[in-house]
Amino acid sequence: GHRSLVVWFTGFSGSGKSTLASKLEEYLYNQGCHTYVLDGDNVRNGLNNDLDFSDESRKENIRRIGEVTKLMADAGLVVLSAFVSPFKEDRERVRSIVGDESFVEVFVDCPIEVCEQRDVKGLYAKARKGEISNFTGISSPFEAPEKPDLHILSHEEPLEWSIQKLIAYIEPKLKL
Ligand code: GGZ
Repeated sequence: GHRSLVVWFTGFSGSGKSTLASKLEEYLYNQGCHTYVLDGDNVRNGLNNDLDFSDESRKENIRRIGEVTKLMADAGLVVLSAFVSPFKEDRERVRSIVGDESFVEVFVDCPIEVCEQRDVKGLYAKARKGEISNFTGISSPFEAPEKPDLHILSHEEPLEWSIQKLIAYIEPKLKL
């Protein structure tokens, strides 16, 4: 068995949050852990499909995700949550809902220029053209964590290195 844990990834769209979360999940799965990845794809299309990207909606988005994350952690899972989560106050609220001892904040720190250049989904181009409003880093703020539990420089480090850092940090908390 293992303890439950919440690994919370925050960062710009295209910074690599979901990639890290699924790589970490693969590792944990192979170690016999019970895991679940929550991200925009499975939450914003379902539970939160009534929410847009206004500040108020993002706040509510993160609040609900925080509660769901907490329920899943109570069920004994290692929950990997990957959301832009741009507001410090909202992330801190999740930390207090979940409990400090089982919450790991991971700042996936990739310069906005790099995210925009990659533009995997073409969203930055649309945001520049004004076809998407309130786009994080372009027309909506991002409050970077000042003291994240883990700081991943996803544009500089090889993915494998970032994963090793994550594993080293969380394994003692899981008591694997
Ligand atoms: C930021 C947006 C926006 C706007 C659509 N701003 O790279 P993606 O596509 O797959 O991840 C982004 C995702 C962000 O949703 P979150 O629920 O993580 O955001 S928050 O925590 O701020 O509530 C991006 C896409 O949705 N997307 N419009 N305007 N990202």
